[in-house]
Amino acid sequence: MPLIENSCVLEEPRQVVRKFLARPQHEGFGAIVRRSIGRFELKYFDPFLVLDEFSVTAPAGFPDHPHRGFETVTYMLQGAMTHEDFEGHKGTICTGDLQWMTAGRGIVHSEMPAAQGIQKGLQLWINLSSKHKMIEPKYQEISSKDIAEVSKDGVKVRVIAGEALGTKSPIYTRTPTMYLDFSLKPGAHLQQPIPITWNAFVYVLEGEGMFGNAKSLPISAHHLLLLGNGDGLEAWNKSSKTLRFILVGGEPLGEPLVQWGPFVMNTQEEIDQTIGDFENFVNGFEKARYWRSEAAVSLGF
Ligand code: FJE
Ligand code: FE
Repeated sequence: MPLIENSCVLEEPRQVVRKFLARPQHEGFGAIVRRSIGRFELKYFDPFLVLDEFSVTAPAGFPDHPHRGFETVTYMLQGAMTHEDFEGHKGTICTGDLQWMTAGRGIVHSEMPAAQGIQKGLQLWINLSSKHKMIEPKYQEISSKDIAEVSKDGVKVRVIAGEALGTKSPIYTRTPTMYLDFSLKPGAHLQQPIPITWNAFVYVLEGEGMFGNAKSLPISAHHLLLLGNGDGLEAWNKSSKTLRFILVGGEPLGEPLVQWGPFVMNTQEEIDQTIGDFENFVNGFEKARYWRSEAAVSLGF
């Protein structure tokens, strides 16, 4: 067998099986999101519930709202967002920073712009398995400078979750997940392994590139690509500008799903229970009774 130095060879590269253009829509309080996963043609891509590319200018934002039964992963692309929750956890994430929030049994929080101008980012909702839906809420926050960045042969990757080019992320994923932010220079070619049993997708942020097949049509920003079966992703940048995209993969849970807005459980009974818990301030929602975010108070909500 020939020795192929430092390069990974995929036996069965994944092909693009579905493609969606995410168009802008209103969400929250005056915010705009390009929703790809979670829209009605694609309610669920197990274990992923929502992928929003958000764009928010003050006073718009996402004031006080609850979550239960899943995780939200917020990755800033431009500007800054401040989050505050009903436990007193508060912070600001800026360009390149990441917040991995496990809502578990319940979080009530606000997510609002922290700077002038347009704040942009990605928010991914990852489902939790039935045995983890009611765990204690948990945050993992990483500032941009602490996200591992590796470059090789015109490919740069920021390792948000999982592993790439021999570098591992410190993020703990309760639902096994990989989340990689790739930038390919003109002429660059990428091969990235993905566990064969996982669901995986690409979301293009800037530039254009070929995915799965070097002879396919180039795909541009705001497109979601669902990948078929195989052991990894191949991508090419044959343009004259940088190609930037995220590659996300996760182990499917294979469980029944009942969703009511920001509550995601396995059965209708559990959803009814959750709505009751939220309305009666019990089972994890105790602190929601008197709490208002500073952002909501200052906006007069
Ligand atoms: C929302 C429930 C929510 N996309 N992208 C219901 F959780 C939200 C919500 C968000 C959100 C927040 C950020 Cl920072 C980024 C997002 C939905 O907060 F808007 C509704 N209607
Ligand atoms: Fe939220």
